[in-house]
Amino acid sequence: MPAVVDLRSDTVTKPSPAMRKAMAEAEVGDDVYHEDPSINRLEEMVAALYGKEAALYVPSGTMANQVAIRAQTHHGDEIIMERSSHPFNSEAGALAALAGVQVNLIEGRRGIIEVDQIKAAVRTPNVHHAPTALICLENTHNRGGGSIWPLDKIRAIREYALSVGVPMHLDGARLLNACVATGLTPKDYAVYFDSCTLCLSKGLGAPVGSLIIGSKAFIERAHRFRKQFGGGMRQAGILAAAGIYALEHNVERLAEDHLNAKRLARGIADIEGLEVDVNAVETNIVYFHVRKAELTVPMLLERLKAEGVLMGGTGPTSIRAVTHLDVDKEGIDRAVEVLRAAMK
Ligand code: TLP
Repeated sequence: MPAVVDLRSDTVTKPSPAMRKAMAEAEVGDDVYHEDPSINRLEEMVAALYGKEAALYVPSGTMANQVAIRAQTHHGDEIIMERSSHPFNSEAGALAALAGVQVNLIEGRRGIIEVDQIKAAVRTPNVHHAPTALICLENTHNRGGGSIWPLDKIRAIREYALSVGVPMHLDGARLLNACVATGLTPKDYAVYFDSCTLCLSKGLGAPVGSLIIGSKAFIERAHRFRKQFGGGMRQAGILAAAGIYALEHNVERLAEDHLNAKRLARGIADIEGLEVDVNAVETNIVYFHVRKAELTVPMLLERLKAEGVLMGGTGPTSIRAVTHLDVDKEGIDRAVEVLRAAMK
């Protein structure tokens, strides 16, 4: 049987031998005392990449979002985000449990919302209202289909947010996918946000780790919440070394993942009973629909699994496939053939 083609997520990537070598050779220290040279280097690299003063290494993208949101809000505040955003949908209720905020959800188109929707959602001063404390955007937008935020829309939201004194947070788990696809830099996006994140353990291929990026004062506050949330790590430089390796070797190649996602979508478009919007595939995420009455998503996923192809069910008719550095063009072609056979 050929190797499994695992398209459930770009989180499934495994560290390569070269990345493991970098990890084995990493210099380490106690990071709670700021004494881990590898973590310090990674934080400096990512702060510079985003054009901000400072960055903070945390174990996961979830912790990055939650610590950043906690550090910018007070319990009982309200934050604004798009309905299918990751912090609201896939972080196990942490906005309520840890950040202690309520969420004002806005319906987006492929995860993208308009400045007028934000204007309608920001609370006016009133004793009955939870004050609007933060606007959160996600780029690329996961449930939006890996969609890329147009810079002019971000700029319009920022201009308005500044006029009403509301800070902005960017879930930039896959920001580098957006950068590789558009040719823009992380700085070009980050300039419009007070806090940002970046995940190393998705398309970049590191086993663990995310960063929170922002001003020095904000990162100092975030540092305390990282400790409070149980995210203070010790000799974690062996993990940070994987992140440094990923940033040095695995960024430009994200373009291959984007080509493979398009290739997959084109293949799917050609299969009877499946529906996909090929033009909507902008980065490494493909959502498609099963349009065959007698075939449910779990049934189809089981058929694929039996042939060594893994994808994720995301709704009654929808399936997500995510391309990454452990799946090549041949793997994509095999996934398409297995799908075609499974639909017969
Ligand atoms: N996304 C995962 C799942 O949680 C859905 C995936 O497989 O795509 N922000 C965004 C935009 C994300 O897509 C994710 C992970 C996170 C944050 C959280 O990262 P982790 O899994 O490291 O906590």
